[in-house]
Amino acid sequence: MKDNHDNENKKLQQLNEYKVNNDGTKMTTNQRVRISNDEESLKAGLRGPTLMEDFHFREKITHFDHERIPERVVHARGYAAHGEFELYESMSEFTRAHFLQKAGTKTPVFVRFSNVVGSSGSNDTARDVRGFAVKFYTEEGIFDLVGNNIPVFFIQDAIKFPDIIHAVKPEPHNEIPQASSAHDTFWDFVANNQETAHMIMWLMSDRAIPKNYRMMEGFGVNTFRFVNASGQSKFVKFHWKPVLGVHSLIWDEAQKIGGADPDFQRRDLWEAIEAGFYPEYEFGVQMIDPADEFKYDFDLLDATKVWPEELIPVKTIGKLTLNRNVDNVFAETEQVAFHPGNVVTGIDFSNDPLLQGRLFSYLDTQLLRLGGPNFTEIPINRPLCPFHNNQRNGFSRQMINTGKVSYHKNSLANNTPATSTAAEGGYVHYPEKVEGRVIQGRSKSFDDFFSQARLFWNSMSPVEKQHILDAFSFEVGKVESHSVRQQVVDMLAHIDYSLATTLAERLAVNKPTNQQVDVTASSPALSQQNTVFVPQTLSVAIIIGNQFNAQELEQVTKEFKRYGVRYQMIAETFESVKAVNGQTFEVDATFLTTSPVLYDALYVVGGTSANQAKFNSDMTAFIRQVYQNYKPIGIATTGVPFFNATRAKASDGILFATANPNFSQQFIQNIAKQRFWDRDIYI
Ligand code: HDE
Repeated sequence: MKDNHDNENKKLQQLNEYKVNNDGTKMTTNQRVRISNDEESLKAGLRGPTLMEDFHFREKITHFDHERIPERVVHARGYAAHGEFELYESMSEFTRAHFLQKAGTKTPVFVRFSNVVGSSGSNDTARDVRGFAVKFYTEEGIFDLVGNNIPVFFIQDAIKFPDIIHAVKPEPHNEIPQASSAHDTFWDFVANNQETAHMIMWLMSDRAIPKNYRMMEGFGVNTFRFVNASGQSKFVKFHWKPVLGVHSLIWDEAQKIGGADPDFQRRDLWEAIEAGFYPEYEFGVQMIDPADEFKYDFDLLDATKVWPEELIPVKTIGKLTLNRNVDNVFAETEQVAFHPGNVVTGIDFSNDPLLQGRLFSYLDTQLLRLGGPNFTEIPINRPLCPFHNNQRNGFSRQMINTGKVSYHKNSLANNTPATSTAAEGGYVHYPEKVEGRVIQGRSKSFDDFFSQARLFWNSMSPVEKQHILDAFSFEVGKVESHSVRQQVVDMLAHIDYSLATTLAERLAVNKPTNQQVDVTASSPALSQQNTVFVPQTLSVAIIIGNQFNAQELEQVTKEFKRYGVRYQMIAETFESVKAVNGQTFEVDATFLTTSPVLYDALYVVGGTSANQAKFNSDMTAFIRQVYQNYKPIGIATTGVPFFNATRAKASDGILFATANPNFSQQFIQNIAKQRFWDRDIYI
């Protein structure tokens, strides 16, 4: 599968030139001296000291000592894949960006997903914002769209970024807690910097515990500009919409998965691509004419605001497909260097003060992380097209620039490399008119912190609201300072009085006295209830013993395959399971090696086992967990006694095969639906 894409994708072809495979080779030093012994160091006598002259030992240990580079100060834990972006329709009316001119144009991309807060070894399913960074290797240079899965941000001005990050990272005196915002300093920051209001509603919502990277949205967050060939501009916001819909875990699962499989989301991405279930996202843009800059009740330059899709529709203009895993995580995923300042002709910036600060930070951070200014020469960061300028030298320079001229202007090299006119594709910054006095301050139009926080709350379904309340209860419940708890509750009252009051009761603090803002509008696009629901790529646990009906099982698994539903057979041991008719089936996992929280649905086949008591107990525990996570359960004829033993109630999403000729079809529909919230889970 990998090699097919290598042939079509120019970036992958470029990377191929750097790949080295050691299989079948002889071991050498980095200086290409053949090594005769890699087991024992050189010693003065068998029991004597090691000798300095052992160059192989020195080189091997030194290289090992220097294997680590600093992890990213934020977004340290990430995972990436290659793919391509295909344009649906020409955007030449709005932008002269080369890769957006002709329908059907394909551009190689590299996409890195990440968690913001945790260190690189933390777990995937922490409650957190996810990064969604896309590097487009266009024919006219690199465009990085460095986005998140949440469309707004905590702060309005980049100067506050170190503060929010210091507050959310583990507390410095004891380095606790890892990968979690549920602690005093974060909530203290929130309550004392109330521009965070909108973002914390998203962070406490299901968006912050996505099911996987394939089923989450991406947003450019900041406002950019498109500029067309005549120099006309539009403000633009970028969106990625997953073809499989936006889906989330529930908190109980997220925490348990953190233990059962801390690599849950990276494994999902890796396996989906290996299996040929390529993740797809549609690319959308919202555009606003500069003439309408002041038409809305939010400031276009304020990154704590969305542009409601019902007001400013998202125009779908292309599709991103991830179709190849990396060969080496360090070389590609770790060394990739994103920078929102990497734009191509036709894409420009706005005066959003968050974006303006980002334009400084990303280059600065790469200099430390990747050890100097030549990181653009690292294979994953190289543009497709050659680059020419008078920049020279620095640590680990690869390029050998010939000739004696490294300055502009010159006559000795005929004044080359030469600059390009706009008509030749030269980047010309948008000539926005700017006026004002030098001032440290914030526009009054950034002052409304609560209206869109309430718009978000109004847009949630009852279940989503319940999850938000529970998330606040968990997070603020972990705060030790009574005063901070009170401050958070008081702040939330501006967003929703009853949310704040219920939280006050749960946290045993005073009822808030603040009033909620007067906003009744909602934006249906914000609710995950209105997303796409399809069965493709969802996974089913089949829990099974011996002495079941093989025909029944095969009918169901045939249907799974037809709809691209994945499944695993789970039994007491790895020994094949045997049906009544003697047919045997392979086992993929045992009750010990897997966990019910890792699947989207459950098919209870049951049967007999050598240790029936243990089997019964494992089956009951498995079914209960899935039932309590509101997931679909299908029950084969031999599975009924196991379901009954759990004392779970036969309710919505619990489907019995007995005397039901449409079982397989109905089960697939239930799997697509994913959750059955109307279920009494207290059993
Ligand atoms: Fe970042 N951010 N950020 N950020 N960010 C970094 O750059 C920064 C912000 C985002 O997979 C760092 O290479 C500042 C918003 C992603 O490699 C650093 C501010 C959004 C990634 C940095 C922001 C993002 C980063 C750390 C406030 C959504 C991971 C390592 C003004 C649009 C990229 C690195 C990857 C990474 C700075 C805010 C997204 C330090 C100063 C808003 C997806 O440069």
